[in-house]
Amino acid sequence: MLGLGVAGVAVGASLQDKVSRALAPAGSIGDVLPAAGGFRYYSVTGSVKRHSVATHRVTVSGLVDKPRSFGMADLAGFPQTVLDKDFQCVTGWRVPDVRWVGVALPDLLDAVGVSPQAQAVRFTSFDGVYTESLTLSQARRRDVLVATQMDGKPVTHDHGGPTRLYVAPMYGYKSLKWLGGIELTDRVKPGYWENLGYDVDAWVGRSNGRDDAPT
Ligand SMILES: Nc1nc2c(c(=O)[nH]1)N[C@H]1C(S)=C(S)[C@@H](COP(=O)(O)O)O[C@H]1N2
Ligand SMILES: [Mo]
Repeated sequence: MLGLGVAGVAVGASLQDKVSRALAPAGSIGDVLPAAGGFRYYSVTGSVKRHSVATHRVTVSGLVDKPRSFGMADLAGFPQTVLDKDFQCVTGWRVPDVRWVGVALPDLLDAVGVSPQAQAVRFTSFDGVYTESLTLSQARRRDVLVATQMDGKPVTHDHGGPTRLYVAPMYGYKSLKWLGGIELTDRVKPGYWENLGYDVDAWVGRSNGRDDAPT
């Protein structure tokens, strides 16, 4: 826990302490339950099969020079990016000063070589349902991570481990959990919530978020 911010210490020694459980999508009735300043666990599917760190892989494919899949050891071999940043759901709850560790997405993209025709990135979850997207320029930001740790521990299954996306400047729905696939595409393919009306460009404070009153 060394290096964890004051906020992290104040809410408890373990991530579990600052978690209130909920199984509800953004915009559903679950969002009006008190969050007690912590994460809620969201999944649009009822249960998700666990992936072990020994066999889990993230596949990078599509419009790339060398399609590749990366195991956890491969990811650990990249330079690790550490970000102390908030996590904010579009429905109004926010967790301040979470320590995120992982591989900056541009480093992963450089490792496979992005084709000139690629304009966007599509992310798929091994929950089999959830998807997300970024434009290529958004995906090249260094505050977009394939995250392997949250608050000093491996990303738990409930938080989308072994690997989840963390898109620091955008609302939580962009931070796809149970990340299994990264595909370079010729255009943005709107993700799960975006097909249901949420903004594709989900900049915190500038998109369709409701920072105060969850509805
Ligand atoms: N696969 C998947 N990823 C997901 C979601 C989901 O339902 N399924 N919910 C999104 C939303 S709306 C939020 S706010 C965050 C919640 O992350 P947490 O469950 O770790 O708190 O995950 C995002 N990523
Ligand atoms: Mo969310």
